[in-house]
Amino acid sequence: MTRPAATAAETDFHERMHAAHMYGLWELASQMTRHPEPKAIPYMWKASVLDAMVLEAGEAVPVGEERRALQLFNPGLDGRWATTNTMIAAVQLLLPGEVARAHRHTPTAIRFIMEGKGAYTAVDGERVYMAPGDLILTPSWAWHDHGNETEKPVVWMDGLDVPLVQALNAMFFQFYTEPQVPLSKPNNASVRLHGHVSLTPTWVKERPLSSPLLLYSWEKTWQSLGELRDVAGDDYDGVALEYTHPQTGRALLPTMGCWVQMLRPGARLKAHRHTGSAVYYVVQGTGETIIDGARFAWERGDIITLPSWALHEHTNLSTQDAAILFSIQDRPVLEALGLYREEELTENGGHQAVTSTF
Ligand code: GTQ
Ligand code: FE2
Repeated sequence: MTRPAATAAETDFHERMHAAHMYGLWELASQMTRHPEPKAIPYMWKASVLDAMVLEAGEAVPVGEERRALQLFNPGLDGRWATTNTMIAAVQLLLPGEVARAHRHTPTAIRFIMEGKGAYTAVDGERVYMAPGDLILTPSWAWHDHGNETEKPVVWMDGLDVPLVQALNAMFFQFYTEPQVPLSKPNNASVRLHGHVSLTPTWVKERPLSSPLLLYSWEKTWQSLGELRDVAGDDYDGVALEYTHPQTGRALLPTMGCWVQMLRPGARLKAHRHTGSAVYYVVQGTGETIIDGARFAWERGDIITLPSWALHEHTNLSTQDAAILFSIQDRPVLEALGLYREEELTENGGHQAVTSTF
């Protein structure tokens, strides 16, 4: 239905209404979309590019006031500091002998260790030591600094809810007065206290929103995945495990969930879509993910961003080895607000037609 051409009186009315900072709902109807239409696009940062840039950053940029972290900007988001609409992922390098200055901020952070063993993040006076595949948490407003006293570089992926915190106008940041926060707890203390499967210390009365366990070691993750080697898991996500808050069993952070998922050799999973965005890091293996008809062929070290409501399906291209994906997701936010929805692709046996290759 086309509207009749606006009369001079109508045009005049609209101009005066806009000048008074008002718009008619009839002018905005196209924004009530039938389903989410994210500006963020599916995109992949190849390990080869990441590795080269990180290496160069180590030569070109010192660790000064700020961390040496390459922030992955989603090409659809107009130069905003965002990998998805709610989260930023980054790759950070800390060279032997370096310390990244202590600070805190309201955005919550996770680190997934890509390379190097024996460096640490100190969180509120406790050093949490890193090994490849470990997941380390920095809850909102916790003081943190990073140190590398080893002989080798350490590289990790950061995940933070920066765009979400910005959208909520809740950003606070402070540097600590000294380069590092004095140690007040034993190294890896949170693991000794909270790192027991299904056993929670009863004398700890505090139930923080963020998991009090700061380190989820690859050793334990790997063991769990190994024990599930022969399980099919979910049609869409395979053997997907969510890292949980040890006291509540729920998502480990209020604004971000972390998953590790194993695609068994030869697994071809089905397509679905859901509200909420994700960033995947390929821990091991080779495979492909088809996102809204585009094929993303991935290998170890690649990072892929998935916007809300994009159809996606994962395939492990190896018939010999498992593939493992780590991801950060904003699902806890959508669930808390009653906005989480998911939908399977029913046509074509649950598989998308591939229309392009990334
Ligand atoms: O290492 O504390 O990628 O504060 C972005 C902000 C890393 C960090 C980032 C940060 C950090
Ligand atoms: Fe930080």
